[in-house]
Amino acid sequence: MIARSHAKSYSDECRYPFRTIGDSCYFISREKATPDQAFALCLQRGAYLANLETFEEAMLVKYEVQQMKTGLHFYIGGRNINRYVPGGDWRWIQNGKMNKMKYKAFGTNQPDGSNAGPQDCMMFYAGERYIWHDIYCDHPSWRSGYICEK
Ligand SMILES: [Ca+2]
Repeated sequence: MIARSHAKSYSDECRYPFRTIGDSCYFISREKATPDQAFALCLQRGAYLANLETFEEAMLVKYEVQQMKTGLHFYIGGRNINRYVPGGDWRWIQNGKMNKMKYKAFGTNQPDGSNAGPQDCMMFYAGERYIWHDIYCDHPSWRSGYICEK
């Protein structure tokens, strides 16, 4: 979520396939892509892979993906920028900035990436009611849904 003025211009309106959830505007895509592909696909839509900075924002979006009952995982825009730090150094990537992740909702034994088996991207993991897991950024067998935000 980006703080912005209340006077939204016409082009800022949240229009299909994007929709308003809480205070922000999202497109929850069922199109299958790797996290790196999803990152680019969101940019191409004038958006970014979703940044869920607050507990409230994360809960609202998790509720939406649970309600959709797709069985798909959904990639979001957190990224580990340091594999040498235990647990990683997770950032929300947006508009050229890498903001430190404060609230995290990783599942048990997650994140479990390592320098030998890097999992620098992240998703809502369908197998555990959409808790967060870290995952490979561009492995062809990990193509799933993704969430753009603008
Ligand atoms: Ca993992």
